[in-house]
Amino acid sequence: MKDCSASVAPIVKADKFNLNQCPKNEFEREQMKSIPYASVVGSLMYAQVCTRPDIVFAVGMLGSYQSNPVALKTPAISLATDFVVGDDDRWKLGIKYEDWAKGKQFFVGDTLVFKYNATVHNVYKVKGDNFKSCTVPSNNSLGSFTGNDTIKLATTGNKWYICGVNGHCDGGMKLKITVLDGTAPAPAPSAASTLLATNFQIFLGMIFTITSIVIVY
Ligand code: CU1
Repeated sequence: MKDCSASVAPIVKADKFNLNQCPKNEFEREQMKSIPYASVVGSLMYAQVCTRPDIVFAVGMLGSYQSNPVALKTPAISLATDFVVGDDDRWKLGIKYEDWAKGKQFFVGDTLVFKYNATVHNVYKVKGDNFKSCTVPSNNSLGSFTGNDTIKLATTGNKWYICGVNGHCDGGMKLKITVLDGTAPAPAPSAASTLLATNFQIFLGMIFTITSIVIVY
């Protein structure tokens, strides 16, 4: 058991749960059905009574969502995602980046990677009005154009990126995303399958953490 996680409790002070994290549609509800939520919470309640009073808070939080199990979302810091813009299509003409971004959730701490042919394209971070008008800023706010530009999403809010080569932004090389606070519930519609898969892993991780702690005693 020496390799078990040494974390004190699976929920830290800043974690918030609310109804936004519960399954919102039929598909998500179906997914949650495969998770023995009530049974797990029940087992943990048994443990909390005699041996583990320190998990009472965490179990209580989980228990209050029994009728509509919460799909847990953890702070982005622990689960930073690297997004390759355009995925396999990368950053080029003829791709609808609006469609690429649709359904994705970007959190503070995640990374955008623009992969492109640096002899033909580049990337500028711009303001919203410049995004609309496809106006290229006079300075390159992202540093050098390497063809593999990594951008850390450090703050919340809307972010806009365009290709600065003449006509390319108008030709579709423009990306707008909204960066969310990783510790708050996400208001945007979720990419149900990937999000739930991740949440399920987190959920299982939590359970294993708790049970392994319990077993130690
Ligand atoms: Cu371009």
